[in-house]
Amino acid sequence: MTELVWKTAQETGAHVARVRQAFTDEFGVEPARVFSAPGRVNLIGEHIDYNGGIVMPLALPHRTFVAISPRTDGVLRVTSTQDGSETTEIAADAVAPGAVDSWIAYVVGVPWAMRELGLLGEVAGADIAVDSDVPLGAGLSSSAALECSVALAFDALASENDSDRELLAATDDGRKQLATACIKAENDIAGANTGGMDQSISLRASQGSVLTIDCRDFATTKVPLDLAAAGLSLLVIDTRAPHQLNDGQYAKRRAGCDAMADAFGEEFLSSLVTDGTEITGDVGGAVDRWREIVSAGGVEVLGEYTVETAEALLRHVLSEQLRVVETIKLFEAGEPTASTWSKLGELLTASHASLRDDYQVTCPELDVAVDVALDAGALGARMTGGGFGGSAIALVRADEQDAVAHAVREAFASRGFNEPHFLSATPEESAREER
Ligand code: GAF
Repeated sequence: MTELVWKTAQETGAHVARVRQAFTDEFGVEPARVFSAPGRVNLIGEHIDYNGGIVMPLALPHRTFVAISPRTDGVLRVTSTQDGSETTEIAADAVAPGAVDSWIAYVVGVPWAMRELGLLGEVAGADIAVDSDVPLGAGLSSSAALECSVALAFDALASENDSDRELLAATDDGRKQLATACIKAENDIAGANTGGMDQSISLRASQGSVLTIDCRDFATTKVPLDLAAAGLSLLVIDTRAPHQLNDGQYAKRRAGCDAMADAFGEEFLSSLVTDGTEITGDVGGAVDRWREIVSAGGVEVLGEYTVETAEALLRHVLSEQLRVVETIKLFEAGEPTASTWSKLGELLTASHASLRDDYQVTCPELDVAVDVALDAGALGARMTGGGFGGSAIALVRADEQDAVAHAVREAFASRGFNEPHFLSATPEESAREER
């Protein structure tokens, strides 16, 4: 049988040594400090962060590392171990919306946003080397991992220079502020109008737990997740189908949702069915209200959606929010049992169907990965992240993980898809300094 390609996270010490070496090779001196931040998978709650919903991500063992030394001339120099990447140099005060058009926007946008939000004084400049084992373009949040490791680095350098400045990374509230800066960097400098789940989990994750994040105010709670104890595993299938969030499809859906929320007179669509974890309405009732608003002539502009096609967006957002609340209640009910896991599996699979049929953000590779994983015995499976490519997750019995992966690999080969890569997700730590 052909070998599967597993993308296992590197051991931390080796990874720190690698990024330090990359820094020294490029800049000729040892870096002052090293920071890292994780990628993520989202267990459930997809495309609802920007609708004020609750999401349930976990941080991956795979991390992005940055080695950094301060400069005093206001210049940012950035290098990466990625093949073909060249060192880029930019004056910190030249960073502005629309001014940076490569991946370094995710680096240099962060001190810019921290300064805009009053979290940093002047950006004195820095040399930065980046090395990551978060698979790129896999929908596993490599961009947020990069932003968050950079945010921690600038936070630390600022506090080193000013003994009165509190280290934001030292508290969860401070980390929430850093996450806000990373979101701003991604929205304003990298030009991706994403919702904030990825930065929040990368900076605020807790080892051994999924984090519920109420995206109305980014309040979090930890939900312990010990799949190994239940003989289970969360298999991540990186479909390696082309994936991009800033190609307009994501923005189109977000604009449609925002326009609908306006028409309802709500800040967030999620408020139509829930107030936090309290259920206050149902999907059918909200759809009826929508039709009333439409027939009363209350809607003119819905981005690229018509009043009819927008109904499918509404169905996904609201049903997904209700699935998340059900998931939270499953875990609140006490020690998980076999029935907890099979219900969780059903919720994951229902989430995928909604993302495929109503929100329309899947692709053939994601649908095949999910269908084949289910046929091969997974308890549930769904795409994770933004979609249009990227990764799927499958909740599997640990001793069946390889068989499920082989089934997916073979199905991909027979359809001429790219060879999928696999990882196993366990909930790991948030962004941190490496010593
Ligand atoms: C991407 C975005 F960055 C997140 O904010 C979120 O909207 C996700 O897609 C979909 O749930 O990861």
